[in-house]
Amino acid sequence: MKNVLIIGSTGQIGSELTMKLRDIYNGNIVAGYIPGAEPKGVLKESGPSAIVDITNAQQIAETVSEYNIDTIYNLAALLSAVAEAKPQLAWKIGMGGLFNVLEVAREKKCAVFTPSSIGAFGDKTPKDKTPQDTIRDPKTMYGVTKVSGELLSDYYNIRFGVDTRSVRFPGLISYVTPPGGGTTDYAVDIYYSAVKGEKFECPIAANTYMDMMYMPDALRAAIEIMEANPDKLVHRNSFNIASMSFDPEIICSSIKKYIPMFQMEYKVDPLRQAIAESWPNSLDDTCAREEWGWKPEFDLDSMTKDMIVKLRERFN
Ligand code: AKB
Repeated sequence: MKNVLIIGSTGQIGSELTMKLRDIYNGNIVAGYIPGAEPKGVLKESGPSAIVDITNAQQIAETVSEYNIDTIYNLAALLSAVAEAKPQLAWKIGMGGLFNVLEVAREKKCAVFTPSSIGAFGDKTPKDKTPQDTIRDPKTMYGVTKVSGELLSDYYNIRFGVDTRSVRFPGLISYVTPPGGGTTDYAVDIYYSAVKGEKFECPIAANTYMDMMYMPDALRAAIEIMEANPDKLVHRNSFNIASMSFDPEIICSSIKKYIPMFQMEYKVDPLRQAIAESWPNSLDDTCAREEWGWKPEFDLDSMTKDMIVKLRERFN
């Protein structure tokens, strides 16, 4: 029996993670949301929901008490490109919000999952097979909140014994809820264009490699890290995880295997391109594999096949 609060339950990760947690666990799996982003359809009907604004510590504490929550998934964040446009808000949500969550977790003895990102790395980080423990020198507000969040989460673990855990997510690709305002979003948008028979305008330049992951693997990672035996964890905040790395040409070729007429042209967005160039090409996820058995199931071609089948079911 597990009682879980998902803060940001209607976002790209939350909408799918909430449903998966409800499939797995018997207890209260509470969909936390902010007004204007209410749960709908099956997400609304399949379990309890509550208004939980991460910037409101009292709302978090009341929901944790009401549902006897033992685990909090803290998924509220602005993605990288939006965070550059609204750095103050990104800090307020990313750091102020995390502080609220950690304080409630300390008082009420909850475990906490807060995703980090490949955005935690920067220009001085080794680009290829980026090690688990290395330089974290992001130059974006998104990255600054991710590194600070990793440090603060480890602090709460060491100082107060709060069970904080995290993974550094790559770009996440899903056919369910689209991302909004990320640098890796092109790798989702490209599938929508391909299935709709549209030419895709790619905002990221050829030869720009980033780590990506199919959502089913990302959801498994978020659940498995929280279920891992704590005695085996040398690291906590945050683990490199990886499954595939590609540039726009490679994902375009993968789509063309299934949709030969698909066309792509480049219309590079300077902001997203600069962010992408500051991030690693690929991560080394050896520590996650060794400490809690992480193993991805999807590679680029199996993801492409599934994305196209699922999006065709929706659009055709
Ligand atoms: C983004 O592009 O901002 C995110 C991320 C890699 O953290 N998808």
